[in-house]
Parts: sequence; structure tokens; C-alpha cells
Amino acid sequence: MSAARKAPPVGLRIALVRPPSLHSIERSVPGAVRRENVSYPPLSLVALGTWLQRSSKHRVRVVDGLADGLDHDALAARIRDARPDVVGITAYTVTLVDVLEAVKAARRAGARWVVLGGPHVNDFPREAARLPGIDAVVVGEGQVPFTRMCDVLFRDGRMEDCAGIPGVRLAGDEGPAVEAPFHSDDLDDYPALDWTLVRYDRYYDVMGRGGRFTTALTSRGCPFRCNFCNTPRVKWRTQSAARVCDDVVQALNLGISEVYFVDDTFNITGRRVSDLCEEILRRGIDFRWTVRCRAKGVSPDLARLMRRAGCQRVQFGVESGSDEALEWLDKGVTVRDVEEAFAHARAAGLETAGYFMIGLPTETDRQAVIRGIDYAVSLRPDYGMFNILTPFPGTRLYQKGVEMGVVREAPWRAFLEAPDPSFRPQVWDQHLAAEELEDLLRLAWRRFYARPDVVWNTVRRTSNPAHLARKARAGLGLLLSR
Ligand code: B12
Ligand code: SF4
Repeated sequence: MSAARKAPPVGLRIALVRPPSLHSIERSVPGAVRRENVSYPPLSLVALGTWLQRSSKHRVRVVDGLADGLDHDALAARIRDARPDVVGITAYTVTLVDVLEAVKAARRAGARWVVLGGPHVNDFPREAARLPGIDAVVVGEGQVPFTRMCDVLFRDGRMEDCAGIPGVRLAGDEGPAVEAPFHSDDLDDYPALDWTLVRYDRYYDVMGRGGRFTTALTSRGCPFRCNFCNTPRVKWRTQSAARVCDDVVQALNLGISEVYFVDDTFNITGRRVSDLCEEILRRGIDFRWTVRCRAKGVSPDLARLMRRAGCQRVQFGVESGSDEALEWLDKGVTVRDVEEAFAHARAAGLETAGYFMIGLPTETDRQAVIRGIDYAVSLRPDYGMFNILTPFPGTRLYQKGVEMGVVREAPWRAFLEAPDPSFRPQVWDQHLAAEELEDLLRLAWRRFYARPDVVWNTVRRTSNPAHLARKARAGLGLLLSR
């Protein structure tokens, strides 16, 4: 009898990695909030993995180092288990130090090629391509370029041959500092997500009701021009209502009951929102959902329709209770718009959340910041999220700060070239020092969440004891944070 011949490989083995967050440089968010970040699924990697499986023969494994609470040695062991040819790592700027540790872990695990993608690469392609230990970066939506890259690597075994694939930059490529990210013209071209790539039953939303939870992205980009945000560089595109519903139904079939649509701005046109609500109602799809909306454009009718279609919570970027500040930030929204939007949402029975900033250029002393915090409380959202205004490179706010002599560029430049865990992003410290703003930030979280009605509403709405325990842990963490 002849010995069985080994079948030639049909594709590469690919590990897609979300690094842990052990060295976050974020100082604007208390640890209790950061700890809840592990509860969101790695949507970008599921999207990449789904596409790779659909359009190639490569074999994919997702390693969620964040949700699994791995350190970098455990991450290396987990990657080694997958015996990958290629390791693709998703990179956020605030966890860049961990990204580099993950690159080293991938190398220790024997990966032949290591590739980065994700928001950090999209914002800083040139610097990302210079990071040590990597072979290439992918700028923009990774599905098509990364798959093409893997096809070339499988065929030729040479990373150099991937030069020229749109969206791909080889290590050390000194191309433009900013480039138009690769994107698909039609979001419906992407297939429905294969959530079985991850342990989809483990994710939850601390602000939700404790059901099985996932995120989804139904549009990309935003035409507005808030000066602290870098999203506007991307052209606005949407999925069709039918397509969103198909994807939701697929998730519901896995027992998922809560979906957070993480679009930067869900209600860029009211028409799109109403079309989606009508489609959900027409098909009788029963699930709770959350969106992030702009305050302008949430009419009483739209809010009621959203509620009928299962919307549970609307999150608004309020930022400030001062028109002068909103104007400074180029928000294009007034305090009145915000108050009306909250009133309409509440009247329709929607829960609300507000994002607020402290340390705005118009807050010239401690009292002004405290007035801002009091405004946030007086608006009575069900949830409040507070941040210190932080000018990120690439935003118009950053540029303005440089021109005003408020922003110091050298520390950011040094961090982007050689990420160091001791680096802290400079907050807008024109009037108040960073330490004072951090102290006020803690005050904001405490003032907002230490109110009996907030505690009572949370208890009243949460029937799942395990979820109530999570909420209590997050709440106590916030109140006790130093
Ligand atoms: C949901 C979300 C969260 C969730 C979950 C985050 C997580 N860790 O999974 C929560 C609320 C926890 C969160 C927290 C934070 N977030 Co956030 N978040 C988002 C949001 C709204 C959606 C992300 C998403 O799922 N997108 C959908 C997927 C499909 O798209 P994608 O991530 O861009 O991935 C595509 C490409 O980037 C690329 N890609 C991604 N990874 C890889 C890997 C490889 C190998 C390749 C080839 C390609 C590739 O292909 C993907 C598919 O097309 C985005 C804004 C946005 N609309 O994208 C902000 C965003 C990602 N967040 C941002 C920030 C700043 C934060 C925080 C720092 C906020 C804070 N102050 O705490 C924290 C940090 C979290 C952390 N430590 O990981 C920034 C990141 C900027 C940056 N340069 O890093 C964004 C872009 C918002 C913004 N415009 O400022 N966030
Ligand atoms: S509305 Fe939101 S996503 Fe759009 S520019 Fe402003 S902050 Fe960015």
C-alpha cells in the first residue's frame, strides 16, 4: 500500500488579534469605564474574518486578547496555537504600546508576516508603517486589501509583491502622511457577519438590559465638521434598510437580543432612520437597539417611530451646555437643539445618554467647569459619559491648538514614532492644568452617578441579577475612582 500523500495547503493560516489593553495611555477615562471596554465584541476582526472566509481559502482564527484578559505571554501562546502564517493586529492609538507588545508576541509565536490595521493606522499611516517588527499596514477598510495581500503571500511568499495593492503600505514606506483610506463604495457588498468566529455569547452592554449583545456598523463617515473629531475625512455611505435587517435577523438567530449600531452618526438623514424603522416593523423583528444621534433632526415623530421599532437608547454628543463652547467646537448644534432632542426622546419613552466634555476653551476657571457638570446633571440623561477635551493629531482642534500655542507637538510626535507607556495625551490645558481637570473629571462622574434617582432607575430596569451586579461593579468603580 502506498503512503498517503500530504494534501498541499489550500490557503494561509491567519490569526486576527485584538491586543489586551494593559498599557493604555488614556487618562480621560476612569479605570472602571475602561474595564467595561472588554465587553464589546471585536467587530472589525469579525468583519475581516468573515470576508476572508467568504472570498478565499485561507483559514482564520480570531484571538481576542482583550476580552480574554490575556497578558502578552498568554497572547503569544494563544497565537502559537493557531500556527499562523500571517498575524493581523487591530490597532488603536491609545493602546499602541500593547499593539507593539502583540507584534512581539506574534513574532515569538513564529508568525511569518505581521500586519497592522485599524483606527491607528488609518489616522497615522506613515508612522504606523515605521513601527518595529511589522511587515505591512493596511489603511482603511481591510477586507479587500488584506485578502488580496494574503492571496499574493500564499502564491509568491513575498511581501514585496504586495506593494501597489490599494490600501497596503509595506513597512518603512514613506508615502504621504495622510492618505484616503481604502473603502468600498457600497457597504451592502460586505457579507453578513459570521459571529461564530468569536465567543459571541460573552459580550454585553453595561448600559443594556443584560441580554446577549453585539455591535453592528450600518454606515460609515459623517459630513459634519466638529473640530475635535477625525471621522469627517471618510465619505458617508450606508447599508440599505433591508440589509441591516438581514444582518440583525442572523444575529438574533444566535440568541442575541441587543444591538448597538456604532455608526458615528446614525441620523445623518431622518429618512434613512425612518426607512430602517419601517423595515424592522414590517418584518416584525423584535430586538433592543441603541444608536448615536446628532441632536439636530430628532423630531417627536421620529423618536416615537424609533421607540416602536425597538430602539432602547439614544446617545447624543452634547459636549457642553454653552452655545459659545459649541460654536468653538464647530458642533453645528445649539443648546436648544440638544434640549429639544432630549425632550422628544424622553417623551417617546427612549432612554438617553449624553457625552460631555470638560476643560473646554471657554471654561476659563474651575467654577466654569463645575457649571458644565451641573448642566450635564440637569439635562437628566439616563447615562452620562465624561471626557476631558483632548486635541488629537489630525484634527482641526489640534491644528488650532498648535497655532494658539496651547498644543505641544513634540511629545505626540515622539510617541507616534516610539510608543512609550508613560506618555499621556495632552488635554486642553489652556486654563486649567491636567491634574486639576482629572480631578474635575472624577467629580463629574461622581456627581452624575451618585444620585439616588440614577441608582433607583438602574435597579428598577434590571431584572437580571448578574447584570445588576455588573452595573453595581461599574458604578462603584466610578464612585470610588481616585
Ligand atoms: C465601538 C467603538 C468603541 C467600543 C469598542 C472598542 C473595541 N475595543 O472594540 C468602545 C466603546 C469600548 C470604544 C472605546 C474606545 N474608543 Co472607540 N470606537 C468605536 C467605534 C464607534 C466603532 C468601532 C467599530 O466597531 N467599527 C466598525 C469596524 C467594522 O470598523 P473598524 O474598526 O474601522 O475596522 C475596519 C478597519 O479599520 C480595518 N481594520 C481594523 N482592524 C484591522 C486589522 C487588520 C489586520 C487589518 C488588515 C485591517 C483592520 O478593517 C476593518 C473592517 O473594515 C469607532 C468609530 C467608528 N465608527 O469606527 C470608535 C473609535 C474606534 N474609538 C476611538 C477611541 C478614541 C476610543 C477610546 C480611546 C475612547 C476613550 N476615550 O476611551 C476607547 C479605547 C478602547 C480600547 N482600549 O480599545 C477612536 C479611535 C481613534 C484611534 N486613532 O485609535 C474611533 C475611531 C472614534 C474616533 N473617530 O475618534 N470604542
Ligand atoms: S457629528 Fe460626531 S462623527 Fe460627525 S463630526 Fe461631529 S463628532 Fe464627528
